[in-house]
Amino acid sequence: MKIIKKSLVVGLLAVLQVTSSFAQEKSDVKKLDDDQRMEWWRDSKFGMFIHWGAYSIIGGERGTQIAGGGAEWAMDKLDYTIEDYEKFPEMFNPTMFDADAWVTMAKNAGMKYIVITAKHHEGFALWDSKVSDYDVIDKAPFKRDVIKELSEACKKQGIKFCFYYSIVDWHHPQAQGNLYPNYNISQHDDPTVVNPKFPKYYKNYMKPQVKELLTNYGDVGVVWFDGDWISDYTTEMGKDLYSYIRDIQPNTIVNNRVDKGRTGMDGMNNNPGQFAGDFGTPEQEIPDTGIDSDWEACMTMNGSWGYKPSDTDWKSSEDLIQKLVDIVSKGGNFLLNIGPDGFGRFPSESIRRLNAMGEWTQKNGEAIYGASASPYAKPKWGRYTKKDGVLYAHVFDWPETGTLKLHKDIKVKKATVLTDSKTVLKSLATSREVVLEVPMLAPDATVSVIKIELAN
Ligand code: FHN
Repeated sequence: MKIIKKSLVVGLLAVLQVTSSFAQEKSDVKKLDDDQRMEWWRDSKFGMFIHWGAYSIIGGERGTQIAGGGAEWAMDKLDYTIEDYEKFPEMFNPTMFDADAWVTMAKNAGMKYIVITAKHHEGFALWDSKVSDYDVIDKAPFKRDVIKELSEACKKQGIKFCFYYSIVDWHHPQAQGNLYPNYNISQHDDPTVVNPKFPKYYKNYMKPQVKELLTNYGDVGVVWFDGDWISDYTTEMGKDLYSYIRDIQPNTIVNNRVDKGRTGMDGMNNNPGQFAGDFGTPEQEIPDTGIDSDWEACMTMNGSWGYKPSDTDWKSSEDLIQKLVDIVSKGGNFLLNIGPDGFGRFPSESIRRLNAMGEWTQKNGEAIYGASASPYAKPKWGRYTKKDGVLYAHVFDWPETGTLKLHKDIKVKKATVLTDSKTVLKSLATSREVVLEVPMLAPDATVSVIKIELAN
């Protein structure tokens, strides 16, 4: 009896120890208020999206067949059965992957955070998951924890580490419609094809995987959910998942695709208070006007999120820089995508655009980072951003007349070209307009910025 009693006491003490240390763990992290929690993200303005997985080996091609749309949808678009598709994770061995080099390219481009697809719709996990063996350690010859290497490289270089997690999972039997395994993935949108086992997937697979990612890889800046559209996933799950994440890492930011409030590709929530999520997620589009809630536009450089060599429709560097300015002038963040190939390399076209954006943000970042939306309607020649009593005029179309017309309510104290603080520009004001005398040649080949210190 004595032995049993002793082991009971020891067991009880162990339980108390674990609970208290867990409770103690939670109390260590100072819970910020929402504005404090969002501050780094709001100031960052510019992040890198990375779509990388077994689909990066396929490149959207199967023989002569080319997948329409994003190449990360290869499993669906190229009609692979689950069994056929599994050979790609079994081939995944991107020996040229260099997390430090990836983070350096993001940092040099002026990006302040990185969101990587830890698990996309294909279901293949880029970390050492204990919940599943369909991951980069157990299934792939690569046997390196990509999330570990990238999160450590981000920490080392002062870039916020964030991850994308797909609610949709084309590999997990409980996450498919009830026709599994002869499930036609496009039936995901069909509300009549639901899987009664989906709640089991949510509880026993999705949540434990999200917990692994939030527990084993240090601070996570943002959890970026996707796949919110499937009818199996409910708003009750969304609200539960949001608070689950905040319990594990109280200051992590979560996008609005954690719940069911998104109204479509415009990415914004109808009835914002009714749904969980900290920011809206316009996709491949920029709102026409400013939005006074938090939002981030995500966009590809060509037309595909995943690596797709056949897609040569690349946006120009000038277009990407103007998109960054347009987004910031409307109060948003820009999440710009890279689709590395199956060897772990960024496409050369992407690298050239990152370098061009880095040159521009290096010179003009003062007018971007921490700036707020324009208080004026967008002018024909470009955009305005504002910060600490200074207005920045981002000129896309440099005037040939040597004069730049400003909004009539702008009161100029001092105006200079941002990259030439010594040359003060003359300003002329009438009751109807304010005009600046500007050099005949545009100071920058893409977007020239004029710094306007405002009179009170
Ligand atoms: O289906 C995904 C797609 O593959 C990609 O991940 C984008 C990026 O936000 N989200 C979904 C399409 O809306």
